[in-house]
Amino acid sequence: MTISETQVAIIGGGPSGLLLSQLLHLNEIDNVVLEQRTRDYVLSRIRAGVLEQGLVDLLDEANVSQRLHAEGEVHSGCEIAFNDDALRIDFAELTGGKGVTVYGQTELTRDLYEARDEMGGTIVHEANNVQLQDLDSDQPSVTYEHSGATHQLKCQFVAGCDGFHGVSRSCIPNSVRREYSRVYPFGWLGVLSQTPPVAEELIYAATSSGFALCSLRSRTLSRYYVQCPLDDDISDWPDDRFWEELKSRIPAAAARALVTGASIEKSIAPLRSFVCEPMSWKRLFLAGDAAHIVPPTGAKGLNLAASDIYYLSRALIDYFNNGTETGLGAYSDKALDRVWMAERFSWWMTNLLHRFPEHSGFDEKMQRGEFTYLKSSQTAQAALAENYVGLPY
Ligand code: RFL
Ligand code: PHB
Repeated sequence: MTISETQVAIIGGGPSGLLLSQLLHLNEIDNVVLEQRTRDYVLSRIRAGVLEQGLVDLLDEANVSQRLHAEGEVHSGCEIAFNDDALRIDFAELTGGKGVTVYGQTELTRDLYEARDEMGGTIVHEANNVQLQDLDSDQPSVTYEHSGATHQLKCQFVAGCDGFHGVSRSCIPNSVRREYSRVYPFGWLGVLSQTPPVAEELIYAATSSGFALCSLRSRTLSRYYVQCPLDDDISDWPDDRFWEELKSRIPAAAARALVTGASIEKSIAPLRSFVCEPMSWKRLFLAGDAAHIVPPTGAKGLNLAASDIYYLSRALIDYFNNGTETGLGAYSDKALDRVWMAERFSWWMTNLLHRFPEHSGFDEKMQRGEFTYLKSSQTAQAALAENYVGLPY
């Protein structure tokens, strides 16, 4: 067994782990990222597309935002359609000039990998059977298998950035860990196509046959979603069926303008709300999807990962540079306050815009009432906009 040492062992090379690694390295804190997949696999996952300003600021701080500023699009509003009625939420006007940046998670992850390479950061891909040890001691370690050999990485702290299906969360003992979750009775079928987006801004559409979302990655790359039954398979959704369903759920003018084409990626994602408390235990700190999941309706998952990394990076920098543990001790409570507010917003958007199989006529009238209120009240729109552009860190 080979033995090596670092200050912070980071489990997971997704956006959370890479961003933490970059921020720590810039502050001269040694770290190693252990990722179980290949880089190509990580970069093939099509996920988020909407970045809050807080995340953009953090990427500026991490020196990885050059391409984002050149290629990302700043959006100052979005459309919410409810059957044949529609409403534009003017983020800029309602929030004093704030907006969001549309830039794919895949591109952001690519930028982070390139920055780590340039700085000579250590990322071990295809690290298998990762196990966390002695988290309740001063000298925790992580063992893993790589290229047929077993390795031990000694460290002072472990950052669990290994997503919802990772190993870190379960290292918090059952007697300490509480998990809260809600699984929604539908999924999102997502399609990426090399076609111009149907509209300049995102369209969130609720109809009696289900939810649809028109999003984009660039002027030539579109990302669309339709709500689908949880047990549907990709093979149930040839491109023609997808486009027909999408057209039937979006406003008529958008349906007429929609340019269709061959899908270049198609996947079904389940929708879930999930929070693990606490987000730290002894020498282990969880961040991102390892600690919480939101349904994608509010575009909050990646953005919450960013606020976790903001709090955690500062706490670790404070520890290593100033010798204070205050930030580390406060990390879980601080992160969770913001997590629960984003959970609330994502749950609210999901409830407003989806068709639930168990909904009665009363529930549907409640959704309509909520939309009518939103349409008639600047205050309600401001609350939506404030959450969508991102609550302060
Ligand atoms: P990730 O991206 O899942 O990365 C975790 C990494 O850990 C690795 N890993 C392990 N490594 C070593 N050992 C193990 N035992 C390991 N187990 C796992 C994995 O291979 C992986 O590389 O988590 P991270 O970094 O916390 O990032 C979170 C975001 O990816 C996620 O929250 C967002 O994608 C959610 N999300 C959205 N978020 C937004 O903010 N805005 C959006 O517009 C948005 N749209 C979306 C989304 C997620 C979606 N899906 C598919 C879930 C749209 C969709 C459809
Ligand atoms: C996306 O572009 O993938 C996207 C945008 C907004 C969401 C969810 C996903 O709410």
